[in-house]
Amino acid sequence: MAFPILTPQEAADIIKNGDNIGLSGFTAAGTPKVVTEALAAKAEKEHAEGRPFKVNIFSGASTNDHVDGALARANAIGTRTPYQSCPDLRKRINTHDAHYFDLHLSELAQKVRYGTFGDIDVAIIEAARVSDNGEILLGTGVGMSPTVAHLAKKIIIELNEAIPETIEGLHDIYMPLDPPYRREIPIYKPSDRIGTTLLKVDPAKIVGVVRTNLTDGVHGFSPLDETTQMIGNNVCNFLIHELRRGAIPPSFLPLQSGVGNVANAVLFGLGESNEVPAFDMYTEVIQDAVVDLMEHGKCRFASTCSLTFSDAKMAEVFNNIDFFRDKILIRPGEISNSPEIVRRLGVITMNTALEADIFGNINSTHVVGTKMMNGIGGSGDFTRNAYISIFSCPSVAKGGLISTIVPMVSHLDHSEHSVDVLITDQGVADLRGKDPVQRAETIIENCVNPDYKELLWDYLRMGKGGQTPHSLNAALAFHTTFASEGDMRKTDWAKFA
Ligand code: 0RQ
Repeated sequence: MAFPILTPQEAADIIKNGDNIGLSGFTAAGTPKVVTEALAAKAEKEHAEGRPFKVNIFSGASTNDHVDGALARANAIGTRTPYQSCPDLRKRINTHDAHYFDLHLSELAQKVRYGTFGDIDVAIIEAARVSDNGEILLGTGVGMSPTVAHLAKKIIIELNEAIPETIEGLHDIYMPLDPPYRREIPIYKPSDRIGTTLLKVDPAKIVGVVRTNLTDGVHGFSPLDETTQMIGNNVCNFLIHELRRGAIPPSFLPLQSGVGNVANAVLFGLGESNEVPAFDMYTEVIQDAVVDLMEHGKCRFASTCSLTFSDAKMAEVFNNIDFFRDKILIRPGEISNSPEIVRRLGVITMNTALEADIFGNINSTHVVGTKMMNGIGGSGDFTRNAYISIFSCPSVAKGGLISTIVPMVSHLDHSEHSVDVLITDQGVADLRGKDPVQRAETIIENCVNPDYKELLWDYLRMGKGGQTPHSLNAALAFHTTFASEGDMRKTDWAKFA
């Protein structure tokens, strides 16, 4: 090999305090695993010797504990974007030890190319293979790899022996032109291939190769609980109803689903339904359920940014790779999440809310209005451009102390203008074609937990008129009551009149 073989420590020594680091991958899939651990150790040593050491991390989406976990514990992250889901980093973000800006995933690569955030000093790219001419076979997630590898002054390769080279052919690497006079991204159906299978970089920029054999380490799913199952059934029944009444074409439409147990339950339900025909996915993440759907012929094709499979499921796919080769394309996040393509293909989008208000606004990111949970991720890329945008969540959190449906969201990620349907374990609120009061009535009747129904009917009656009849003194009373009493059910409207 033309490139020096480095230890993780030697690679970490290439990285300087204040550097902008671009990473391959999307979720834990395809994300580097060893250099950032060594970088965290280096930061701790620097801090112990009284010197500052922080780097800025630009990734496709969330990462893994080797990146966000290790660097956050070492307090070595200056700025972080666009998404994370790591408890240790969450703490750093909420104390402003790490500066986090929460961006639509599709937007980051182009903004980096526009020069918005300065140079990319070092890219760390996980690879199944790297050739002397700079051709890279990427791992199981692409994210921002093409952009950061293209822009970085230096590239460190993590050559991962756990990824079989038979994965070749699954990637579709494409970087759009930038404005002005940008042309369309030529995807007209989910399976259209537009790019290359390998990422080509300038080999002169590859400063070294670090060998690894760590798997992505994605955990499997907990068995479906009753609430998740009910949400999943409600989503499926809604889609079947739309199909029956002709509001979804008989051939069905591509699906996007977020991450987590609800998404898994929905896909499981669709797989069980005899009425839903075999469908395609145009999405950012595919999880274990999609593998089963493909094996049963229910999911024909998935365009994605990552294979976020548990290690066991990944092994199953690797062992049967020829079956999956023409059923999956792994693309950069700005393509998998492209608003242009989501709108063109008519994608049905399914994402999760932390809370929703009775008028259909969605908070996906902030716990009780102030504390960052994860980030908006790709939910906005898809929701705003969907054929039908669906949000789901359990009707209560923390054993009923919190109603996820509130008078006014304590933070806004997706506005009423973009949200078509809200679904909880209680039922379905189809908000399309309804004015704010009609939306509120539908949501309270169908989605709110019985413990909170009367409180929310009373709130709606308290409204002081207007198109959206809020009572501004009381709009955040659920949240302030939770802060003072620890239970939203104790909200007393008389105190807020
Ligand atoms: O806390 O774990 O301490 O009990 O929030 O809630 O119900 O387990 O839901 O894991 O699916 O996460 C919105 C965060 C949901 C996620 C969010 C508490 C609850 C629990 C988690 P505990 P659940 P999930 C694809 C698209 C934004 C990005 C996105 C997310 C914890 O889905 O990050 O959609 N979405 N991306 O108890 C206070 C409330 C609460 C609450 C729940 N109203 N107030 N706490 N919780 N509701 C992904 C990518 O873009 C890659």
